Amino acid sequence: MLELYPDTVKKNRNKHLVVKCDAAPSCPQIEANTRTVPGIITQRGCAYAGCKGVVIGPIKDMITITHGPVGCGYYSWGARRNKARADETTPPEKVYSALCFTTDMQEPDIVFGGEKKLAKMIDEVVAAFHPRAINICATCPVGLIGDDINAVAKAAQERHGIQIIAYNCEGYKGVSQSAGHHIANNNLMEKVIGTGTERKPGKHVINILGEYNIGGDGWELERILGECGYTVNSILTGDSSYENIKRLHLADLNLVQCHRSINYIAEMMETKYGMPWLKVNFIGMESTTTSLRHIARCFNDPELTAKTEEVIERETTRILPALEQYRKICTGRTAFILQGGSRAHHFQHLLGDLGVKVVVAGYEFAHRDDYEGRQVIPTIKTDADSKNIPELHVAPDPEKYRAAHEYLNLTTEQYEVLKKEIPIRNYEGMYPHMTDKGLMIDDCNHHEFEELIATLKPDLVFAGVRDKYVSHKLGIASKQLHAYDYSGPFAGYTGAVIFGRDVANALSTPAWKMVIPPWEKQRTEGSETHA
Ligand code: CFM
Repeated sequence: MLELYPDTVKKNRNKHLVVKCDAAPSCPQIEANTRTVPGIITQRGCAYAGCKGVVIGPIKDMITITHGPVGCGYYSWGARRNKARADETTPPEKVYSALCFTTDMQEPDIVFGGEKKLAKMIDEVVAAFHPRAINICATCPVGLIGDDINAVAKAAQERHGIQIIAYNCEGYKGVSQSAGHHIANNNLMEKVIGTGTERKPGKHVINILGEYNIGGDGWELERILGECGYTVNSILTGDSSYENIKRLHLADLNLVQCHRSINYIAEMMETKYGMPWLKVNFIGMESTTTSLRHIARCFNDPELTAKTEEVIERETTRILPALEQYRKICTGRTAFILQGGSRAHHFQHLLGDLGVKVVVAGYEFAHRDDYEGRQVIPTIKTDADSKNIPELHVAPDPEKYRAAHEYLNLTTEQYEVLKKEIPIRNYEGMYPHMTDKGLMIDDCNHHEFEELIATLKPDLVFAGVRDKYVSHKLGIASKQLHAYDYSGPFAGYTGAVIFGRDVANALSTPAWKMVIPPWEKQRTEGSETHA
């Protein structure tokens, strides 16, 4: 796979590969979150995509304006399928997440500056929609020409009396969309979280961080957690509202689903408010059950534990017969997962439920801790690219800070025991869950992808929309796990069945045997073939 590269590239790419070895207890160091070699066709996106597309965009009742040429707004519009609907805090006319707002910068704006156009657009948006709050996301040219979006936001905020937040998330701000997650986390933490005053009613109030309601995943989690007896205060940011994010601190526990995109807020909230966080994974039947038991353990409430077990029992009994049928079709098959920064790990659990072995798993933009575990964080070297994003210095809030064990109504001793037994403030990364001899690959590129397919011939590929069609042309079933194509939810118990059905369908269709790649066709039919 590396043969074709010049020596320097070969050396570079070699550091991004780790083969799992069950006999070796810990994960060898992998290089991650560093620049892609210029000229290589990476699967990565930009900082703007991470900020606007991933973290900020799904907030349903804030209008998010893309300040930039029309393409940035257009291509980050709608494709991620982060669903949202009206609810008791948000009437239908205040749900904007399906709309696209952009200043559509033109050449004169690039030459003479786009600040006036942005200010005018904010005025128009306020007059037409009366939103509760506005986000402004910067794209590359904004930083290049020096438009001061922070000043425009500040002036407009004074003019209109609503919160207007500017995000300096120019696409080039980092080596991937990961930088955008961090920028979005910082802004939400600094300006929105903690400003709410009213706690939602309920005995155990929780937040789900790093869940974006793709294909309705978040709704399935809300259903399950609600039935166990929790009040879900806010999901960050799938189907979330501005009001609920403001009161994020008025809960008892933060659950962290996608560690990569949101661990900053989980950590900062712990420092500022003392609120504990727990790593969960709701992708897969077994892992959903494990996560539910972990959450219940945090609260040490017999009634909650009993209710949780009841839900687990009922749900698994409900889905097992269907899952068994799909397992018959899927068992023994192999798969690749090449995803952003958390699903290549999470979906291994769900595929495991179906008997599918993941032989190659890769992240586009994860950091070393997502592969190796959080214990390596102190050893990660900061480079010029990571220094590009300002670190927020958060201190304990003198009025709102409480010790972590108080949030859970535990004694300090009970909390210490809990921390040892379940992943409180901890994430062990993907490595421990890889199958023996499986390949972990960081920032996999097009060439490597094709080589790996030719060599390992997997039955299934889970990747992005571009790689999906490459796989199809190679005659391999493929689903994209970013927006779930047109399917979902894939989370929780109901999601496990839907995913099982989709995968079993993909494996049973005779289509892949009928596909003759164009080059093969040419070979069999000779040079006479046209088109
Ligand atoms: Fe987290 Fe995500 Fe992902 Fe991500 Fe993404 Fe995504 Fe993803 Mo696409 S927040 S890191 S930046 S789980 S959009 S919902 S599917 S690459 S693996």
